[in-house]
Amino acid sequence: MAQQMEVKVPDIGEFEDVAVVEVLVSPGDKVSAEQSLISLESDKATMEIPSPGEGTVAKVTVSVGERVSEGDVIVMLEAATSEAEPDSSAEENTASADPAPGTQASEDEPDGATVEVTVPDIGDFDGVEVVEVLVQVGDEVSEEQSLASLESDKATMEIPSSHSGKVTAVHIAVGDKVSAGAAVIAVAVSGARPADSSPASPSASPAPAQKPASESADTKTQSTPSEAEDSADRRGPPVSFDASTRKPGDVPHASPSVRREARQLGVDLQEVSGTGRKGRITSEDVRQFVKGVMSRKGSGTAIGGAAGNGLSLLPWPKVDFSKFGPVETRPLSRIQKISGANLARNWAMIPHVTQNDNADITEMEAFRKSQSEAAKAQGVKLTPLAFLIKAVVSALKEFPQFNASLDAGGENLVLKNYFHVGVAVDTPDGLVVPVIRDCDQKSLYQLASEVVEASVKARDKKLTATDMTGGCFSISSLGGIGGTGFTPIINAPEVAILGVSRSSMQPVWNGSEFTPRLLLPLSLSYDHRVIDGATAARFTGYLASMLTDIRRLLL
Ligand code: CAO
Repeated sequence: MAQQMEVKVPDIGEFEDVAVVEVLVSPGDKVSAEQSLISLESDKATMEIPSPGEGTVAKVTVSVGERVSEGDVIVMLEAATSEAEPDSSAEENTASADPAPGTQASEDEPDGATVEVTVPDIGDFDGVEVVEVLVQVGDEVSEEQSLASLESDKATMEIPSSHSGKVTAVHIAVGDKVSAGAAVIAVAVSGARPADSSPASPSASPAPAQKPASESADTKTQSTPSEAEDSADRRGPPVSFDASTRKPGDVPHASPSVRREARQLGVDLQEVSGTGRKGRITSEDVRQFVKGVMSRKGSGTAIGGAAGNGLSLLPWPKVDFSKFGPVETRPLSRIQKISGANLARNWAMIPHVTQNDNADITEMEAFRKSQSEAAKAQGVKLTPLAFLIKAVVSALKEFPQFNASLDAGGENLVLKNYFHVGVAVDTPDGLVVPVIRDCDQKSLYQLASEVVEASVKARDKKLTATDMTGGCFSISSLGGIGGTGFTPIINAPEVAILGVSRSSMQPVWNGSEFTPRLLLPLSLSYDHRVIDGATAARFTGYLASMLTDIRRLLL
């Protein structure tokens, strides 16, 4: 029977209070033995905590930005096999990387002195494979800059430099197996702090790296971070990893330094192909990926059409905001997720232009108010919206290209002979757009009561998909709330949407004097592929004239 086990932060040497920079799994994820669960990053090294066995993640007890120390529980794992016994988790999971890199010389070497940087105490590990060598002879390295990545079957760790200076020798190569004390590089120290202790003898007999018989790797083929960032830059801001979109087993294989580099560049490693051994993503892979994205971005790919959206956007920046101040995380509602995806597509793929105009609704409002008691008696709340729907239908009849949609191939305009108008409704869970059907066949009262009905249904979460499909044109009214204008986003495949703001009394010049008039701001966003600016200006002018003299709506 599956039993739950605690996966704890193992002995991580002198580390205390280490930041969680990536959470690589979510509850429900199936993980295999040694699959990385979280990444930790101190100011000296980065390490991943692997799963001690196969199983299903029952709970993740840490989140990005939190700080952990040895013994803290990070994940509750439902073990799939008996191999991963609960009690053995902490021990099996041990990954230790002493933050202080070993050297055979004092930390305060005089300029020019050569020091050997050695593999620090890495706990129980022995014969750990070098998977990346990040420097080569001649490189300038700074203190704490990562020199190499080591990977055992349980953890990945980096060897930071203990000194700043020029690399005069590299003693390790990819594929080597090294243990604590093995020589990593020789550094001719520069920019040393003023010696506050007597200089120790340089190059004091470093323990040689253990060279495996099968050694074949060539350090020269390794990508070296030419940017040689200073250690602070290399650390960069830890950022969150959206594990919800990733399946277990999909965790990209990359060393901490590559992960860090990717995070700094906003690169999602999920999208990067690895060319290193066993598909490992190298620093060069990340850079090639960024280059590819940037060159595609400049190529002006066409947008739209059945062949796909043609957009190649940089991934969304991943930032750990808790670095800058206190934060709380609140998941988006289902509606927000769905409408957000639609809004983003529509905004990105439709060339929007917004035409602004004012409608003089002084007489219309006088009429509406004169009718409000009568409407109330019939159980109807008559707001300006019902008049707007009527006027919109009239304008759609006058300008049929607004009552149309581009077909999927973007080659034809489908003109509609029906008049279904969508009305944006604000609900606590987000924006929804129920559709009022056959508006051309309905009275003001009918339209007003259908809007109320639809908005009540929306706020009670009772709208069905059918209630929200089939619209020809949408109205987004913020008039009850306020504002003087905004840019509504077209509700594809419609080609236009009318934004309505709050009416206000304004002085209007009538040719001889200023008179107080109630003006209603209209903001028409239209798809410029289908509608040109002059037509849009005529549309809003027509709409305004209909609202100014509503008797014309009867014609
Ligand atoms: N100018 C001035 N007052 C206005 C107005 C306008 N343009 N439009 C409405 N009002 C008044 C109404 O007359 C009503 O006044 P009283 O309460 O004094 O009678 C008040 O504002 C509230 O109106 P309402 O919001 O209840 O009704 P509505 O018919 O105007 O709107 C609905 C209904 C469902 C569209 C609205 O409630 C709503 O959800 N609007 C938000 C839509 C939205 O979020 N759009 C943004 C999308 S981004 O593209």
